[in-house]
Amino acid sequence: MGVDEPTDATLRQLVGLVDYDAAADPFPVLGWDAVVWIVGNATLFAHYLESAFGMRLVAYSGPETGNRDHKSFVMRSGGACFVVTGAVDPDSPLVAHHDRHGDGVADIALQVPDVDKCVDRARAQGATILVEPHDSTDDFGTVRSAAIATYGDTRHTLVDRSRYAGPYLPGFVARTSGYQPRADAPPRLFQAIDHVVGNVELGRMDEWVEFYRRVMGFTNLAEFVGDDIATEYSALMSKVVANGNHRVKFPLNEPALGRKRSQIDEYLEFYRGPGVQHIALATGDILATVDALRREGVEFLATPAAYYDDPELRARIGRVRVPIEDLRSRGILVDRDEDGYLLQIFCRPLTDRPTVFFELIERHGSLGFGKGNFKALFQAIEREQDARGNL
Ligand code: TYF
Ligand code: FE
Repeated sequence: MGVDEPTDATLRQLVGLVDYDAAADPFPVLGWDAVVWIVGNATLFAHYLESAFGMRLVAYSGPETGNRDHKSFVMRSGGACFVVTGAVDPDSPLVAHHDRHGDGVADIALQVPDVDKCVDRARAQGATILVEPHDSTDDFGTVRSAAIATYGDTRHTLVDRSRYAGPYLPGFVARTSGYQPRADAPPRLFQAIDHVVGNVELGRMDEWVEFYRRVMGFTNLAEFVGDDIATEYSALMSKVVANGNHRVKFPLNEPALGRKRSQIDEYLEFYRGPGVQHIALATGDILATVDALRREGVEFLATPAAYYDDPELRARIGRVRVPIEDLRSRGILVDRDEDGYLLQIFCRPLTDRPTVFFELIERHGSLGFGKGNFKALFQAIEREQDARGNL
């Protein structure tokens, strides 16, 4: 893919990539292909990803290219690819999706070396095949793909692009925009997708963990949120699954009975069912990224000042690459485990409904998800829920 794609050595640090034997995997996954959004106005959403999040338009499909149904803008930042799609034809099936869910992620597309092998495995394990394996061809070559259903109306398109050299998929044309980044903006604000989190209904988390294990050969990562954290602060339970090389990590949340109505219940109500809750974007310099995003008016969850004064937390954090003051002034959270530490921050919901949001994450050895920050984080989320009139 693009020249901006991080090397495996960089990804080891950025997202915790590990070696593994793909030949022995019945459902080998190489990594992310694209996160595909269905939104009410793709033209504006794409511009926001470009102007605020520093992504670059690389390809396009729409009425001008013979696609009368919808517009799709393909945006990249390093190895991360987002495709933003909105209906043009009022009778497009996309209209019903948007009517039900609002703006959101419809497809977490994954790159696989052998689409047919994966679909055979998925079918044998009882998964729903939404699109059978097929070739799409244009002057740049051939892409083989298929799609399987996951939680809610979300799907995984499985893509083998090893025989394709075009800018995205057949039907798309290369396109850039006239957008001129500020002279002092970093060349890119994030380099890769670290993880994509799904919210599922109460009592269904283990079924979805089992789906990823049985159908896609994913394994559980150690990090999980148990009853103790769930009832006291977060009102959610969470487990994490990952593919063989750990490039693809899926935390799965379900609501838990807490002191207040769960943030996951709020999501499920506004999204009208299970769906993608957040996308964590890996950056090598979260300070520069947060500064650039704030300049563009991107809003973050407020971290209480007391967070940085908590002596227990300070002792656990130890030394990180910058003075704590530089984190405090930006509201960046820190977590440390036996492998190292991570810096993270959460954006407020991107869309009108309180549903999907971005996380920025800078890893230094830690392969966790910020469990030590759950208390501060979930208190901040509760304050936002209160402001929205949540009971
Ligand atoms: O991905 C994770 O698990 C962390 C923690 O509403 C998290 O980012 C979980 C739920 C949530 C916000 C963050
Ligand atoms: Fe996360």
